[in-house]
Amino acid sequence: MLPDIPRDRQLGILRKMLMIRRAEEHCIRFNEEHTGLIRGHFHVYIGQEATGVSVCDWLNQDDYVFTTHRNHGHVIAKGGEPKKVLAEIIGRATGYCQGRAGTFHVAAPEVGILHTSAIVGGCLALAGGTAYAAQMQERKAITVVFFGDGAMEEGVFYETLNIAKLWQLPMIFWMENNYRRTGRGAGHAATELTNVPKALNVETAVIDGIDVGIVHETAKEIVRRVRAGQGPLFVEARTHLWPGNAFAMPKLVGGSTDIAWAWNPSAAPEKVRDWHKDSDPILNYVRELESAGVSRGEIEKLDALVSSEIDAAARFALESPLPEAKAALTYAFAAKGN
Ligand SMILES: Cc1ncc(C[n+]2csc(CCOP(=O)(O)OP(=O)(O)O)c2C)c(N)n1
Ligand SMILES: [Mg+2]
Repeated sequence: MLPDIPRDRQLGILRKMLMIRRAEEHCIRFNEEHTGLIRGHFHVYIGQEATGVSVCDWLNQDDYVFTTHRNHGHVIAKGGEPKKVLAEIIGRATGYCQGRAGTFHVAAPEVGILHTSAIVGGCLALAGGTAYAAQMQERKAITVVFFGDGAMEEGVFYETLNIAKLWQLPMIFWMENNYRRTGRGAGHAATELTNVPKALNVETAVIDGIDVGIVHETAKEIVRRVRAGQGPLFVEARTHLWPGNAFAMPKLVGGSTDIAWAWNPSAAPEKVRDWHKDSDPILNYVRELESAGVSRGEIEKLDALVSSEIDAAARFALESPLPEAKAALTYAFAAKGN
């Protein structure tokens, strides 16, 4: 469904989701077309864009967001600049963390993302920290922590949830369930993952995480309640794994998303056809906008504008210098001159 908001804001959500999709397609091409440009492993947020964008649409600049190894999407959703995200992914001096963090740890304090951890569950306790600080300082800021279903296997999840409930922290636990299973099948003994927060008396909601309207309406209510002191709350947003994420490294198995696949699904390569037809939050949203009277031409124009903006961001990243060797110790010690 479409969120019940003015058309401009509806299109703003599409724009943000496309910014993330186009930026991450560049990220994958960085890896596919260059050797050693991305050092080590990386992950992308493709297929989960409806979640981060719709939640962040209700947040203020001074609200906090914590995220995971799929952080690129959340940073852009919270207002981060794609060029500084892409530059960070390839370790450039112009990146958000001046090339020190790389793809796994992109953090942008100016938009409320103080730290990112690729350690599964790593950000949960830190998120409890900013929620506690805001409560102590009697500020209105709330904290949203995004994490995957896998993070619910970690001890830190239980400790953070428990203390957040005991202290009524202004905090949203936003779990993105992408049903990505590594190793031996199911990773949790609970039949329903929401049974776990329920056992700690934390209210939960389970929603379709690829439906922008549902996510947006849920986020509106949850954010309102947590701001009003009714936190913490827990949401499980269910998404469908993008076929390019089924490998150790993400791959553009069907090439870049063509916005026209929204109205011409049979044109998509077979490997990704069903996913784009039924499970792609962006193309589903495009179809809904079209049904509500937004023309194909308008949607294509928006996509073309976003794509050229993100192409420029990728060029910026590629043309940016690596940090100077002598900067290696900057910020390493809490001393003058750092
Ligand atoms: C503590 C820890 N254990 C293992 C890993 C390796 N690892 C990286 S992603 C991942 C899966 C995490 O699942 P989930 O939290 O659901 O995130 P998803 O990748 O499905 O989005 C694992 C096990 C890690 N980064 N940190
Ligand atoms: Mg998962």
